[in-house]
Amino acid sequence: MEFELTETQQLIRQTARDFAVKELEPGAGDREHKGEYPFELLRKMAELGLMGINVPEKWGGVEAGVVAYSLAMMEIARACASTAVTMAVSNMVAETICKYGTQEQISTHVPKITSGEYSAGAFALTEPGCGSDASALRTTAKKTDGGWIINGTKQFITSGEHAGVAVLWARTGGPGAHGITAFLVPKDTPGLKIGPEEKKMGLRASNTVSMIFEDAFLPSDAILGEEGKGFSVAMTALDGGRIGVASQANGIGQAALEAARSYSLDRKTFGKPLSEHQAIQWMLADSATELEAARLLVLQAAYLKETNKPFTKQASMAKLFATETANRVCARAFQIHGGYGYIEDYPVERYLRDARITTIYEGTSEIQRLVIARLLIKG
Ligand code: COS
Repeated sequence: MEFELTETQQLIRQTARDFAVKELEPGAGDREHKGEYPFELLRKMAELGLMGINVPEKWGGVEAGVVAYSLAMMEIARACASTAVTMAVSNMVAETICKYGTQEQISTHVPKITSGEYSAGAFALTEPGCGSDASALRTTAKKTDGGWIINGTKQFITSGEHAGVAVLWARTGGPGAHGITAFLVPKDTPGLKIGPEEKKMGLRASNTVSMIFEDAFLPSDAILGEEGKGFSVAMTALDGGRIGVASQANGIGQAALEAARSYSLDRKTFGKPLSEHQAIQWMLADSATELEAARLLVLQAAYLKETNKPFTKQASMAKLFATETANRVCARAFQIHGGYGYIEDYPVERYLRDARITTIYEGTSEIQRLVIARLLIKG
């Protein structure tokens, strides 16, 4: 068993860390409070290779693998979780197009995601009436001359307004998982309207909108993968996406622990720094231990994916544990800050708000438990 990182993994992590510390972190709180989408920073991240870490070089990626991706995601999320979620979805979309797309589809879209020509990619699965029960989706794709007519609404779509391309799931057949097909939808497709930006509790420097399809036309070659096989495309993409969100959550948790540690050294109560009170020490120790355990689970899932082994269960375990851990760690960091945690001058209120969604998107904690239990029982 090998715990050392390769040179490439160290390089990617250092690149992400340097960028995060110098460029992302300084304005992260301000951007989040104002709800400013960071176009320019995202373009710079693409230039550094961060939008296609596990994408082949010939499509503009850096082909550094899933462990490197996970490490980079932790570094970016530690500085700015809003930017991290945009990066996570863009990487997931680029990988999904590489895995299921035709050469034409890959060459049309993937280099534009990895180069930053597209500000992001989007993943349009969730609908107003279905989130966890993804195979109940109701958006329809009806065959017409030379293509498909799409009708329906997608909800809570990260980067939906700014993405150059979205992967869309729509019903082409009967009910259930086998009636679903995946499509590629370029920005500005006629018949596609973008809803108003959601006013979110956290991650406000990321873009979340609905995508409304009203008789939108997609050509026949917009299908991603095979007709009727779209649900498996979504599930496979989400398995990988869950490693991304688990890494993001771990990064947020690390930021919260650092903030708590630093505050506990400065702030004095009862004649000594907080860090010398056992009640605080135990909170810090629990947070550090849980974050380390989460990190190992996440990197294990990343390693399994990277080495082409089954990783669905480990990705769900990593997502479940890392996101629940991040919430506990942020809550402790907040508690350690006392009243100062509650005001915007300190970053812990942002960490707490940003961490909250990680147990929900890309599959709730309850869905992760369902996936884990099903695979466990199946044996
Ligand atoms: N990889 C590949 N294929 C998968 C898969 C996976 N991880 N999981 C399921 N599938 C396939 C199954 O093999 C099955 O195909 P066959 O009938 O050909 O064997 C098909 O998909 C349907 O699977 P299943 O019966 O398990 O589907 P369910 O409707 O029970 O849904 C859950 C399964 C709940 C796991 C799924 O709907 C899910 O992940 N929901 C959460 C969605 C989510 O994360 N949304 C967030 C969106 S992004 S913010």
